[in-house]
Amino acid sequence: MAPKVRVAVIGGGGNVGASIAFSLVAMQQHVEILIVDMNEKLAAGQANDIADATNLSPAKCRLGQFSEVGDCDIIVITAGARQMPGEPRSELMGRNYKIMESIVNNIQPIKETACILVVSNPVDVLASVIQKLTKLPPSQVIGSGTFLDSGRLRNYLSNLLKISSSSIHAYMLGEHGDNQFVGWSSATIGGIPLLSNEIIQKANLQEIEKSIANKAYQIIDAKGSTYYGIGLHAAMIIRSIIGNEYKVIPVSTYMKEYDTYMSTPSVVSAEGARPMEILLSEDEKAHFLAAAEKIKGMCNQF
Ligand code: 6V0
Repeated sequence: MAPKVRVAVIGGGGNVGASIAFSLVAMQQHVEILIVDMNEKLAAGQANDIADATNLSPAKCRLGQFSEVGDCDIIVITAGARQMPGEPRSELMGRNYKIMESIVNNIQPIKETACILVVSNPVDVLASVIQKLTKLPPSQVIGSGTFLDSGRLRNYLSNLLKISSSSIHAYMLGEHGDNQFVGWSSATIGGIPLLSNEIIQKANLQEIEKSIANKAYQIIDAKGSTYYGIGLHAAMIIRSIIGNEYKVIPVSTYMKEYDTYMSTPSVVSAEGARPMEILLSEDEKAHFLAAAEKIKGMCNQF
């Protein structure tokens, strides 16, 4: 019997969508996954391959049709163009906006309680576009935001400080793009501010920030695209929605005070995402505002 929670992955024929679907299977989630893609042959191949792994998991996976998506509980969007080597995520906007429009037209009507997770880039802008096109409550439309970037930051700090990354509370903030920055002033380990750590006091913080923001470019340069990291991170966001976990995750969500979608720590549950209040230094506030202006400016072009 198919599990009750249905997750559609639009663009699931591609690397990122398939990695998210496979991660859900490997994480033993009780879900039925529908792989949907304009390239149906590719989608069927991915669905069949991933379905082989469901022998060892409660998850199910199959090819899905656009006409079935609106009935799903969670709709993941990974469809669209990806970055070429050296290309900023913002350059994908024109191409991917049109794809978002056609997807929303193809999946109507959408269940009122559905949550949509946007992963396609530029993710903060496209999450805002999808919310406007679907007219779902903003809390129910979430972008994967800087969750992956924050994971990269925690891994880096974990290696530097020899402390488990799960005990490091530090976030990349603003946008999943070139305007992302580290929220140093709010970062803590074991309740102690990260900035009071001796190793951190001697480190070049700007270099750390730059290396995190540039990691995607390095991977794309070496292998053409990134997908395993985002695969597991997006699946964790989905798990927090399905399991009503109330996990704090830096996703892209609508922030009233900035009147735009932004990547910021948010509580993720079955109701979607609720942004938390964040503590920022004066310098970080300026960075956050710059990211907000950039995202808003891009949204206003469409
Ligand atoms: P890919 O492997 O080229 O897959 C894209 C898929 O989208 C293909 O299978 C296409 O057939 C499909 N597609 C295109 N148009 C449509 C449409 N209208 N309807 C349905 N399917 C369609 O790309 P990849 O999977 O590597 O990347 C997908 C997106 O994820 C890109 O925009 C990336 O930039 C983005 N990423 C986002 C990340 C994040 O952290 N948010 C991380 C990595 C990539």
